[in-house]
Amino acid sequence: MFKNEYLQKVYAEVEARNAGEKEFLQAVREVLESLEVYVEKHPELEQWGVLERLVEPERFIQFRVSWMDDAGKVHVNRGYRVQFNSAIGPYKGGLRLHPSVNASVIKFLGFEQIFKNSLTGLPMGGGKGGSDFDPKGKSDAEIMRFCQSFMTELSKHIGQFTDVPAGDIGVGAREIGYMFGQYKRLRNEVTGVLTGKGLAYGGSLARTEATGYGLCYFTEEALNCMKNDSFQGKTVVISGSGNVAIFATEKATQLGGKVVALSDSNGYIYDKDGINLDLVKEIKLVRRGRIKEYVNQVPSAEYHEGCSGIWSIPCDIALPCATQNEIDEASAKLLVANGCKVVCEGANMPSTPEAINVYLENGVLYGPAKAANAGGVATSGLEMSQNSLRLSWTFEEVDERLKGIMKNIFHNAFDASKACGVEGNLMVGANVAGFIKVADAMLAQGIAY
Ligand code: NDP
Ligand code: 2IT
Repeated sequence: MFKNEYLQKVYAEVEARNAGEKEFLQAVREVLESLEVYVEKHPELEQWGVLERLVEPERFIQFRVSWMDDAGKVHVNRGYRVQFNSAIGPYKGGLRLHPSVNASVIKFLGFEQIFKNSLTGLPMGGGKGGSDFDPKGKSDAEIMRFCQSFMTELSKHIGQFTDVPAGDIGVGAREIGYMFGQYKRLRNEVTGVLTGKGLAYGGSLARTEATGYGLCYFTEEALNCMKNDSFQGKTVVISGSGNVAIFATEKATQLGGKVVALSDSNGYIYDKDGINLDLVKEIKLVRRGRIKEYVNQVPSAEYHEGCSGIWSIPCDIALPCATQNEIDEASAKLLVANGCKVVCEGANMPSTPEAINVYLENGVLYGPAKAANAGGVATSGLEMSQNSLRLSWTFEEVDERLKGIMKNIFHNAFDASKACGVEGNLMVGANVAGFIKVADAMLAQGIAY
């Protein structure tokens, strides 16, 4: 529980006001718990209601999305955009299309995005959106009609200086393209209103790779500074097989690690010889297939049904890159028992609070999502800059900036953990470092909202 009374009061209010929203409450609790030391030293935060304001979205939009399938039948989904905090810049954050999307999921993601975006050092506020639409099994034409219908309403709320969405689960280059086309049709303007765009119409080189690459840059820097170690020669387990997992696999391998497992929502593959990434790209990116197809071409690899079994594979480094709460206490204990020394999060909030305690109690180097996976949104910020400048940087230029940003994030989180008296606790460090900039901006701007 909270020692500080102000934090206790704010959390109790959030709990009452957002009853039953378990993911959102989980994300808020973690951040507030990390702020104990800082809040004790800063009474002006209570005077100015900074935390009460921080936990309440500036705006929460929910809307109907009707679309027609290929057989002419009409379906209705629910669309969302949370514009959580604009203290340091326009709202920025991805769009998720997955049947599990609801208000709690969107609010947890939007809340996390505030601090993540702050950590990048770029001027971006926190937002997130999506729909409970399930892209699985839909034709291209159905995806396009859904995206157009979704954007027809969303376009009323976003803009290059207001709110700049991007991809997340279920939203990649194809979906961003359909949404961008629809925004242009409605507004007759070509702007940087979305990021993750195709290279032919304003996208940035290295945005596709950025989250996975950034995760590995962060992990490498943390290993280097905290354990005098590196990816070289390490066995790595990565969950998921989407955008983040694939490019984390690529970079971890380039840095000398051996990635032996990947998964999707049905099951996981184990290849003791190291994953053949070209084959995975062909299955997942070209054919939009299932990860189990890997074993058809690599008979020496194993496929197992179910997602959580992946954490029973012995590894030195685990990079969860699928979804929230995918590592629970039992999986965390299994990882530790099998010798895992590093867990850095590519997905948003993939570890339950109990799992995080297991890491911290066992000296696991734990890189929390809002620090470790910030490379995606950071590179989205670089895409916005290039759009404003009306020019494109080379792959190497963007990649170098990304590397610099990820190293910086690690050092800011590490230094903040030291200042809070918990050196090396990057969860506390990331939460505090991300928070300070936002809180200062909120204080400077008086009571906006
Ligand atoms: P993709 O849609 O490209 O891939 C998602 C992967 O995770 C797929 O392999 C998917 O399997 C699996 N997955 C999704 N939901 C579940 C679930 N409920 N249970 C088990 N597996 C699941 O998404 P991304 O790679 O972009 O996103 C992965 C994670 O990274 C998310 O948490 C996202 O929020 C986070 N993230 C993404 C960023 C980005 O730039 N894209 C930036 C920062 C964080 P299946 O195919 O079976 O659904
Ligand atoms: O969770 C995330 O940071 C993202 N999905 C990327 C957001 C973005 O605006 O690039």
